[in-house]
Amino acid sequence: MFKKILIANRGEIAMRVIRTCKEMGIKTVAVYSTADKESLHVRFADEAVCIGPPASADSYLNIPKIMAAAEITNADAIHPGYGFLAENASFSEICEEYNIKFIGPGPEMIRKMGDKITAKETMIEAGVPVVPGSEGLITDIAAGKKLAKKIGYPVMLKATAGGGGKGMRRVFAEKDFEKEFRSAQKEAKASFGNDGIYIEKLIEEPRHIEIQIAGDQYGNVCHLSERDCSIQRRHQKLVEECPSPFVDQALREKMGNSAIKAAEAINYEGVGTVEFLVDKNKDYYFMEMNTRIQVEHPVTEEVIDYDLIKEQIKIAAGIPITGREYFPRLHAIEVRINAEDPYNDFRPSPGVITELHTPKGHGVRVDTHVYGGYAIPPHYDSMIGKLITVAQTREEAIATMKRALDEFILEGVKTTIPFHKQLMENKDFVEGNFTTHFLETFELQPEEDKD
Ligand code: MV4
Repeated sequence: MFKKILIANRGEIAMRVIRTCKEMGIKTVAVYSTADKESLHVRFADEAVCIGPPASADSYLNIPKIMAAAEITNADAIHPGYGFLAENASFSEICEEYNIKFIGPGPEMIRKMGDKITAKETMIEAGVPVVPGSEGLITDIAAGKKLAKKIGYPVMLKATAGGGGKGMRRVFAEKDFEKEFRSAQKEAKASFGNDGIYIEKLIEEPRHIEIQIAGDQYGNVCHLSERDCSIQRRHQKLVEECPSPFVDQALREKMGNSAIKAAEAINYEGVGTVEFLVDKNKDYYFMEMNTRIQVEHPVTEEVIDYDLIKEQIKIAAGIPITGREYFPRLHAIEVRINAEDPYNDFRPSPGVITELHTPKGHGVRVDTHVYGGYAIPPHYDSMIGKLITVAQTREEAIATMKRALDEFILEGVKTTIPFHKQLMENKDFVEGNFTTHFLETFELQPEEDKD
């Protein structure tokens, strides 16, 4: 087992990794930018190394500085968390060269899944259902139009280097094809430096349902059921839950087996997520695979009673997984607490937290790095914590969520708490009746008068 793990991240996920390391008797090294000097991950790690100024490019994304911190502290492994370098194939490769274990998959696997068309081809070969569409990239407008017609409108144009909706365009008729194609290409080039575009049939009113998987160094793979992440706003997830109100046991087993096939096909090592789009007929299609721990991993942990960070560390250390099948016996919901103003287009709201009381009690978990008096720096993403509730049923998990949100006091900055309070009262949400388009029509009511 590792003796010392460097955590190449910040915020709640750095705290999350430190907690598990402590329980496993592994020493921790925090790295931090000057903006994060007062952060809890710096205080709770055994050692901390300042790696530069606030800008991510000069600190959390700066590979030489992170490798230097790992060398001087004698760390034998690096946990990348999510975001930053978590899916950077070169970083995984450099860790290999330094003989420091990257807690996650090797560079080839990250590269394969990072390029969407290669990922899709790999899944077709493995027998995983994918959205009907082009084989390979479209370079020629006339050929693209011909193919779109064959697939049948509406279609979706996607960037092979994509993710997060960048370079993605819906096309409803041939007359719009050329314009949308050029605009997708331009956006992909600007965002990723790669203008490769492919075409898919547009799946209308889909749900975003992902399967958590774990694979060890010996080819064993298991799945840990699904998470429903359909409640998103501009490709930012706001609420996640397990099980999905839309998934029955038959669908769970089918999707779970497909996710296992996907991971086996690439000899996947680590925990990962296979994302699917699910249509109203319960047909499902591979979308992408994430080769990292995800923000929403706690809902799976709560329903299955399984520490996914511990599993990541064990897999990286060469310990085999037990390969059991896991099914949700409980219901967990996570809401993201962001320092954003939901009444002002979710505009970031950094600043000092003047007062903080987090909810507690049965069925409540709060993962956060913030404390009363903490100054949220403006340089990073605005998520400041996650509130997770768990109960026997979805109805009870929502009831617990409502009372936990009422107990949450966080003053000094705007947060997404008022949004979540209203969401928990929404009839369609409560009935489990939602798709990825849900928030396009959700209307936030004016803030209640407290006086
Ligand atoms: C789609 C789709 C409909 N049809 N592909 C969004 C992010 C990217 N990873 C894939 N995405 C989508 N791909 C086809 N063929 C709809 C989306 C999509 C979406 C997916 C999941 C969650 C939220 C979404 C919001 C808008 C569009």
